[in-house]
Amino acid sequence: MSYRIEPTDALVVVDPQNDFLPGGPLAVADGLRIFGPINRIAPHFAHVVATGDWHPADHEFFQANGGPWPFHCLAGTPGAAFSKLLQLEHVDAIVHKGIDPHTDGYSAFAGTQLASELRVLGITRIFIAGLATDYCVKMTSIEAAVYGFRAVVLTDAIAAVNVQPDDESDALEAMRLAGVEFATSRDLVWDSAA
Ligand code: VGL
Ligand code: ZN
Repeated sequence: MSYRIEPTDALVVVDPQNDFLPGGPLAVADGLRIFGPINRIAPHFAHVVATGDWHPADHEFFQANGGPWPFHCLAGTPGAAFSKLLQLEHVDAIVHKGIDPHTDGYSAFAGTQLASELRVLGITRIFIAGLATDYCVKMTSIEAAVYGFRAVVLTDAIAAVNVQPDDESDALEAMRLAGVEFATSRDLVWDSAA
């Protein structure tokens, strides 16, 4: 399958942040695999949005506050910064999420202006890459479909936490059931020079 990138498309790069990468407190084992495909395709999009987990220390989803996760992506810290492997010159907009201490912030649409910002730009289809497949990529792509966007997840540009071994495949199935499509970066940009 091949896709032609249109002016009405946006690339949403979910949480390419240091704390989710090897060495970080919530490291995604294969996290580094996302950057090659993302940097290769981003220049072809008129609109590229990067999202960032941006939590307060009193977030109830931290283990210290009775939740499931270690401290990660505390607002303004180096761990919340985008990896230097992400070529930022192609990113047009940054959306911070997970700011509210009582909601998980997995979806980039939760408590943000992302849906209206994309609509104002005339975006109808969203390609989704980033971290992590089983949380923020899953919820962002499902909510994109709920908001009425066509949502296409780029399977070579995502990676899973896999707290349980089946989490990745369960997440892909949940996305499929919600109407999310799947492609690879090679279905969008196939010339090696790009
Ligand atoms: C994420 C767990 C907690 C993610 C964020 O970016 O997928 N996962 N916060
Ligand atoms: Zn988080």
